[in-house]
Amino acid sequence: MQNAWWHDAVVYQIYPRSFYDTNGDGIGDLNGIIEKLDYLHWLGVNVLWLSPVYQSPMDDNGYDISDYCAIAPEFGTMEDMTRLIDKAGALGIKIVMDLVVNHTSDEHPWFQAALQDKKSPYRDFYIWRDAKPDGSAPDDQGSIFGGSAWQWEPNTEQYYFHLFSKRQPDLNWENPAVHDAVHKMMNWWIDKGIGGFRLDVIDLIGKEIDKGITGNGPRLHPLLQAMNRATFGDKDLLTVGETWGATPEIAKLYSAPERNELSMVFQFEHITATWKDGDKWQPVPLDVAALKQVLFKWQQELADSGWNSLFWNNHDLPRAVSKFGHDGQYRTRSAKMLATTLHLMKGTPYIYQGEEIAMTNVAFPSIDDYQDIETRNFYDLRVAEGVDPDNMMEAVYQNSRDNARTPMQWENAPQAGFTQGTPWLPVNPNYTTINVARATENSGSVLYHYRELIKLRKQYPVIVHGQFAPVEESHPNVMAYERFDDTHRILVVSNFSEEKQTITLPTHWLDKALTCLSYNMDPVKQLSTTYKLAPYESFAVMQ
Ligand code: TEU
Ligand code: CA
Repeated sequence: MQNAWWHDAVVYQIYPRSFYDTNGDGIGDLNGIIEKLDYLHWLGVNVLWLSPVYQSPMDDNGYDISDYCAIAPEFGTMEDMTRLIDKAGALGIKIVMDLVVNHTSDEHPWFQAALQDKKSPYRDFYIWRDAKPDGSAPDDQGSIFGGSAWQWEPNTEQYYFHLFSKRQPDLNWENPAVHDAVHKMMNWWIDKGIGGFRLDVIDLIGKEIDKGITGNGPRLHPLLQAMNRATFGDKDLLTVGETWGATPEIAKLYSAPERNELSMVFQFEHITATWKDGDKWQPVPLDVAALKQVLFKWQQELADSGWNSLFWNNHDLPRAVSKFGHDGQYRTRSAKMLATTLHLMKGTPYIYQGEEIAMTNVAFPSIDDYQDIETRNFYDLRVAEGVDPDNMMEAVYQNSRDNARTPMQWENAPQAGFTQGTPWLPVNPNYTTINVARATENSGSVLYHYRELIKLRKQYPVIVHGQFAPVEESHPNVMAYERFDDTHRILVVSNFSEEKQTITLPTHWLDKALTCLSYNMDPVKQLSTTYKLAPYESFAVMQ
């Protein structure tokens, strides 16, 4: 496979609102990111994906955009954005923007024009349908944030379609004028020198509403190919699609280079494996065998065509160590184990802010302490349907998006050093012990572990391009695999349980002097037929 710069990149996702506040209004800002560039450079990441910072009424924390070419005042100005791109660039760090084009805000001028006048050229930028004869919605399609996907608009007497909140009307991608407007906006950002795009819920833009098709519609891939041609195709950018509905087959359609669509996609099979019947509000305990089956399948299926993105968490998901590791006595050890497991796989790793210090989920006392629109909507809906409020709070503690959104924990100081004011969402009380300052002082911290893994990836091409093979695949609690090319062979072994485990190793690993690349207990220098792992122990060795 021809090498692209994003093959050996390590991406760090910033949720700007919760990263670092420089003016005391309790909201993280672009200047805050600029101030922390040295930290990110020290960590070794070379791409920053920013969750949306555009002008927005913030109904969904910026995933509802009212002006794609302006910065929300709470985050700063376009001059700040330019400075961020330049200063990051000087450190060899590229900025990837979040591209939210399945929908806009209801305050976007396009939607405002559409609302005023059925004859406006912008009317057809959105999806409008007449009511049924009895006045009810055109169909029973539901919104991902709960309730109907149709909202009655009394002024022009039609319903409009919204897959997220009613303040996030869906754009009509059957209208070529929408393509042109979006492509123009994308080129405007490309000209500013950004490093790429993360394409929000991109698998929804090929929807065919009247046929009940939303995800993976027949027009999706032609639309992406047209977007690629009109915008980033010849620009060598990183493009990553958010695709909840992707199987490996589908992921190859997006990311096989000869198809000229995207660099890679985020798949979510390892996430939904922890949900009962695809419902995040019915979390089930981690099934290590199922998790392994999913991750290994993706490694194997995208081995020769397409490219994986590797992630444990993001701004919509619980904290990695709380979901896949152990956030009590084994927090440090299991966080290192998760990092090693993921970063030595084939693909581009993504680190979500705070993951590098093993920040954990939070449990606020009341639903009123939660800000996230999805959490609040579903709490009300499910409780109204008869779910016991205590049970629903348990689900919120497990899977609410606010778990990921509590402010970044910088130091053991008021508000975790995130702000001089009152943070928009309370800090996790465990900041007194879990914070960047403390992790920086200790070379045995999770933070240093991430830094080492990032260095390894730069040092050994086998980590980026080597082949993948499972080891003792049937083991119910240990995830073990090999990576190899013509010069190196790496073995990664991780115990995903709080019990001791034993693994049987392939003979070609036995009785050899080995280089220990990564470990969270004692370094491993030599192996015999079986290896006994402590709870959450993991290591990587190379021959
Ligand atoms: O997320 C898409 C999405 O479907 C999520 O809302 C997801 O279903 C849910 O959180 C899973 O638990 C993207 C963004 O990442 C998210 O922050 C936005 O709210 C959403 O799109 C709408 O733009
Ligand atoms: Ca601020």
